[in-house]
Amino acid sequence: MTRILFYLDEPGKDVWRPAFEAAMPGVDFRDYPDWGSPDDGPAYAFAWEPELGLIAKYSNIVAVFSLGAGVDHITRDTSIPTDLPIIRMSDDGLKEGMAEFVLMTVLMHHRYMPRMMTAQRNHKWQRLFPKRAENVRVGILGYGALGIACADALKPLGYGLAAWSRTAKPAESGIEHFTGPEQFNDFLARTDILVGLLPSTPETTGLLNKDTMGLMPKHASIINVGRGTLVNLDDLVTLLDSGHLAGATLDVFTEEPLNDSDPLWDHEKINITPHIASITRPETAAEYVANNIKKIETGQQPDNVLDRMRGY
Ligand code: NDP
Ligand code: OXD
Repeated sequence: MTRILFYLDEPGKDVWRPAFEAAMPGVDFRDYPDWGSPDDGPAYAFAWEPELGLIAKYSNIVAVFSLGAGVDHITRDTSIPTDLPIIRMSDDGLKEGMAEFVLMTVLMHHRYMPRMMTAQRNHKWQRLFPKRAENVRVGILGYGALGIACADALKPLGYGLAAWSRTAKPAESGIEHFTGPEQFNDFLARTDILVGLLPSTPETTGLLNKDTMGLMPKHASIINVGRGTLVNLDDLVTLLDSGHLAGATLDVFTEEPLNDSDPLWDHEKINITPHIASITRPETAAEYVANNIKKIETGQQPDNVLDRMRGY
């Protein structure tokens, strides 16, 4: 019988047990703190932000499934053995959710929706005239599972699309590819609406700062849905206040939840959402975990194992 040790410290988590029971009939699903003893036999952890030290204490864990695509909420715990596989979430539900959110926010920035909403609050009949989509250059930082899903959703609208990644991608119609630090500035210089979809690693931390965002065209916008570590927020505010950048949508922050007294909440050019660009959906995620466990138990390589050298 497969044993799942579940850790999620959020309301509404009761939806997970039935999803796992449907995807893995007979599963022994244990919600923390009911994890039993490390001597109970092999188990898989399925967790979001597990307590520090907890995973290492359960020496019967054979792999840790991240409830999210990012794994920084697990790797922050340095007591986890470095040879324990950590598996990133990459199910269809997560891709669909991110594509919806990015499509919505790109359209909002393209169609000046934040300014329209401010005008409404001020009873102002303010007519603004957006460019045709083909004249708006959208750039996606990170062309992995989620970046690709977002590009696929944006393509039919006709935007000038580009993506930046660490390794080169094969040529593809409808999207221009940029690779590595040497092509980063060119990517920024051609991007009117930037979508941040990078994992948090030492290489991606602080990539968007005064100097780099300053290379973007005047009135460019930033949408950050990857990790908060990507953007230097003081620099972002400076560039918004100077009028160089037009607006920003921020879904992720270095400290979450964002402190309720943080001045970012009231910045008229910033839209804030609480890390909900895409949420992991129980049905598709439980299926994804079940398929990956099947692979492990039949001696195959599971999908999306964290590469600790790359950091994602
Ligand atoms: P993937 O691992 O599939 O893709 C990551 C992409 O980032 C790849 O294209 C990779 O390049 C690129 N990348 C990584 N490091 C660098 C670097 N140093 N320079 C250039 N490119 C780099 O991840 P996902 O698409 O599944 O998820 C991306 C991130 O989105 C997650 O790590 C998570 O932080 C965030 N996320 C946020 C959510 C939210 O609700 N806000 C929900 C889910 C995820 P290459 O292709 O060459 O490997
Ligand atoms: C994440 C997620 O990694 O929610 O942020 O999947």
